[in-house]
Amino acid sequence: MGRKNLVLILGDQLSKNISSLQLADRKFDRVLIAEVQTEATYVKHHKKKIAFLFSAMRHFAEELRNSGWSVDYVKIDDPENSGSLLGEVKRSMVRWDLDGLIATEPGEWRLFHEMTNWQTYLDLPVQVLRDSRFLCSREEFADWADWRKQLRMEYFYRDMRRKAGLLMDGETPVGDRWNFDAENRKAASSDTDFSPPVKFEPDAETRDVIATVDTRFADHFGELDPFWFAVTAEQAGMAFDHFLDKSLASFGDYQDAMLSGERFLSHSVISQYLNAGLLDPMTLCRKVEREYIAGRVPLNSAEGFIRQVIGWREFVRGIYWLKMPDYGGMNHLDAGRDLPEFYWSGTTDMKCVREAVLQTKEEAYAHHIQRLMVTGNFALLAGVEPRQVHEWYLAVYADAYEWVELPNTIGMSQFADGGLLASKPYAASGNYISKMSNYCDTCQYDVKKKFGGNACPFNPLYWDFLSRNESQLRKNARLRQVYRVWDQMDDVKQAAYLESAASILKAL
Ligand code: FAD
Ligand code: DLZ
Ligand code: SF4
Repeated sequence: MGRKNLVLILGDQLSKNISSLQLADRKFDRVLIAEVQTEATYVKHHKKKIAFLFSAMRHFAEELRNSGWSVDYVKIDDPENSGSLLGEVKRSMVRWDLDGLIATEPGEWRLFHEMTNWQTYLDLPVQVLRDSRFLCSREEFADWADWRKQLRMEYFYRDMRRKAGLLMDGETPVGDRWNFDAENRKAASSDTDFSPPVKFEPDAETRDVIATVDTRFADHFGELDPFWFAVTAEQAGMAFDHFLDKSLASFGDYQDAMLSGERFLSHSVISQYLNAGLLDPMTLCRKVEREYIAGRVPLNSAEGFIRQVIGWREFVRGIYWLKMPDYGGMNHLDAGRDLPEFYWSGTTDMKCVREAVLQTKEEAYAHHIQRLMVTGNFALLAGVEPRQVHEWYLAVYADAYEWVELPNTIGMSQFADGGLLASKPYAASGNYISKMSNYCDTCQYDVKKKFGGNACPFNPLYWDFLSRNESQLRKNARLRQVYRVWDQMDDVKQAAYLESAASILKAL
């Protein structure tokens, strides 16, 4: 008799080509997929995120069974459920008298670190394999970073373009430029035609999961209804093809736009599928490249999408593994304020923040500029403690896993890593939001008013942020011009900004 292994598949490893399944043998080995309390509550994940993942896990288990695998599937309400992944691994090992465990490395350091002790607890061999679903391995990123003084996404991205051969003409980028971001900053208007993502009717399995989540995780943030996410690879593929057909062409132009009532604009809304393993990033990028080659979409859209996936997505993962476990505790600007309550309730007169929070509550989704320039920007300007901001982002979005969320929050959005990931803080006054959206048209605050009374809170908070953090930020070459503007203001004006900011912060 050969050895019989248990193959643990985590909730975000729902890919048929995951390395653990590649190594295993469906004749002898058993797969374990388990809904467990520890993973569902290490932060209070949005209800819709849990329902999406549990339903996708159940559908994936069924697909594996149909392709000849023996699968132990443990539901969250199984009376025998021990509540933890290790507990469920132990139960399966004993029940089937198995000889060892095979797993693909978890995406989060927390669980990866925990797993390093499993061999001791189980007293059986544990093989933890690399996750090959990324273009750049952890080791390759560490090598790339090793001899560089500064880690910048742009240079990493060029290497990934060369490596993947995407949008390349030999050694030259198609269109003779690597990056068309400068063309991707159009504002949208309310008569622009956007096509919403495909919505899937929940099947009986999904309805069952929704009912369970509704009672068991009743105190978690977020709405379950409407539930329209894809829960299988096939459906997620349909969702992506719909994006290719309807929205990719305008993806580039409106990448940075925001519009009241338009939750998705031309975004793909596929990050929850990609991060759970239902979609394969390279397959998506090849499809996007084909759309460009066929002349169906412009280069700024195709390049913009590919840059997000093989550039930003891979880059933030590289930074995460390079800098964990210390990265999560970074607080370069020494920010210590509590996260305002309206991040949960949406009860604020700031129209831009209210829309971002309320749509997050309903959809477990907000697009990048809402995350970065509205909720992220406000937390940065107000000096909210980065750890609290991070825990909020990790909990509220269906696509949130620490490997991708943490660098985006700690690095890109809160500048809490002191500029490791971003060359300057993404701090902006109301003027930016007004330029890129129509929120201000119906806001109780006046975006043109600089301070006092009903002035847009982003205006005084912006100058207060720069003044408060002057010792850290004045030396940043990219902020030289804004500090020049601050220096040229007379004392009375500076004091008015700071007083106005103080009263806003006090009211938080
Ligand atoms: P699109 O705009 O259609 O982009 C296509 C794809 O590119 C996305 O699906 C995503 O896979 C990738 N992508 C785009 N931008 C980034 C980025 N900055 N980092 C990594 N991948 C990117 N993304 C997550 O997947 N999970 C998170 O937990 C997460 N947390 C974030 C927190 C903050 C504070 C910020 C500023 C950004 C965060 N992002 C996160 C990045 C980005 O906002 C989302 O990937 C994007 O909004 C997902 O929507 P979409 O699929 O419609 O993306
Ligand atoms: C996010 C999540 C949730 C909500 N629930 C489970 C679960 O019950 N079982 C499981 O295997 N995985 C779950 N996950 C995903 C894990 O948290 C994820 O695999 C780790 O954070 C590593 O990225
Ligand atoms: Fe947001 Fe200020 Fe515009 Fe209101 S006025 S929507 S608070 S940027």
